[in-house]
Amino acid sequence: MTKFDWSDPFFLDSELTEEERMIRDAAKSYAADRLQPRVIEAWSQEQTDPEIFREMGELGLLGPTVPEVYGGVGASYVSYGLIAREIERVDSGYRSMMSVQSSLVMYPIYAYGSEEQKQKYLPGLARGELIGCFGLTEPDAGSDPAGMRTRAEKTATGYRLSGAKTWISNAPIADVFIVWAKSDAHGGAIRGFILEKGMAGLVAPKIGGKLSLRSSITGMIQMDAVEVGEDALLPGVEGLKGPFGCLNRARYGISWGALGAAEFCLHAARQYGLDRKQFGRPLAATQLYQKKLADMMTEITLGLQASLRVGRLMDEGRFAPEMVSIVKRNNVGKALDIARMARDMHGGNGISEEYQVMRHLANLETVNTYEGTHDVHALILGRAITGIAAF
Ligand code: TGC
Ligand code: FAD
Repeated sequence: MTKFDWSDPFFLDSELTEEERMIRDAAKSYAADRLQPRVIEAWSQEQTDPEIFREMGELGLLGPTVPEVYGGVGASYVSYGLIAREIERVDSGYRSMMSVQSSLVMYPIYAYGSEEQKQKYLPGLARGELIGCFGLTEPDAGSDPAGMRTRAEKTATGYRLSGAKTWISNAPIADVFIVWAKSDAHGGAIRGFILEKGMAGLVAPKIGGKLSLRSSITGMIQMDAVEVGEDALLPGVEGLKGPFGCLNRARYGISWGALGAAEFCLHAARQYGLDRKQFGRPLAATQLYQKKLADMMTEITLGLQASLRVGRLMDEGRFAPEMVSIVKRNNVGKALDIARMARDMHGGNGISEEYQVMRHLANLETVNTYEGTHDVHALILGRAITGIAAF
């Protein structure tokens, strides 16, 4: 009979290729050796170390699916998911930094950019020498990005952008800004533009006081008549399918990442229950404690298989956005429940930074909201099931 492994119940490891295992192991060692030692302090001080981008870049963890000719490693989407899982095992904020750079900045330049834009930006972004951000959300347009107000007006030599984006990961430290705006010259259609730090009229102030995702810097993008050339326009896409095409990739990565955070919480709760004695026996010897561990392990195992399946379909070019909504919504929702359970299972210690489960719980509140809230993904699925948009 095959021996059961509670930490990999369905032998996911054996479903990976040799290359995927190597990439996963590189991300795992980096996260454990370089990110874990700094995360508690970084989160408590609400500080982001830009050096992390260069470290990730050196290991090929940024834009891994982009072909080598542009600085990526031409890896599979399953590899990308495995990286997200290992980084988010340490902190959702570090995964956020990585996934914005990979899926929301490098992907649109790769998929929609001109050859000049690809050559100009992708190698530096892949090395982490350039930091990117993605501006879609606005103060009055979050779940409904079609309601954006940012405008691009045609000028003699290019475009003039005016408007404000908010809640933008990486923005205050970004060199490259992917900004989505309604373009007068294209009949008011949404178009993507590449802006650069230092342009006149462009500022990106930090949003302070976050009680979630504190290791990942977040800011606004304020554009006051920013003049760009014709070469700033992403030529290859028009309409909301531009930003949504990027979000499909990022949301998929999040579905793996959130389960990395959940796995941390399961492992921590298990060890705590084995070590901590009350009523003369380990907490882990009680039925209620074991039921919680069983629920956690079950949801993680099912969620990982679902993300693996979506990743394989993505690699085969056979995925639909609704598949991504299923795994983003369900895996993040389950991870949030698991982190909350793990917090509870640690008793009073569960609220301390030292035990880390509360930090994961707080982070996952953001993960549940960004890239399409839990309920917006329910509505995307509801529309697919009924044919009726209920947004
Ligand atoms: P809708 O009418 O549904 O679609 C408009 C056009 O877009 C196309 N489309 C997609 N294309 C590719 N992939 C998808 N997932 C797509 N979804 C829609 C669609 O075919 C259509 O194309 P066309 O050619 O016919 O024009 O648009 P809607 O306005 O009704 O949208 C509804 C809704 C709710 C689905 C959408 O607005 C939505 O997803 N809202 C959520 C917004 C969101 O996710 N924002 C994320 C901001 S970025 C972020 O949070 C980054 S955090 C990263 C980090 O730090 O890790
Ligand atoms: P709202 O859209 O106002 O939603 C508020 C509530 O109403 C939610 O519960 C929602 O589910 C619900 N709701 C909305 N519409 C409906 C409806 N039709 N029916 C029922 N319920 C509804 N954005 C970027 O562009 N780039 C980034 O890099 C980025 N990074 C982020 C980092 C952080 C830390 C955070 C917190 C957010 C980030 N975001 C980013 C923004 C994020 O994508 C939005 O917060 C998210 O899309 C939700 O928009 P909103 O905050 O305006 O909430």
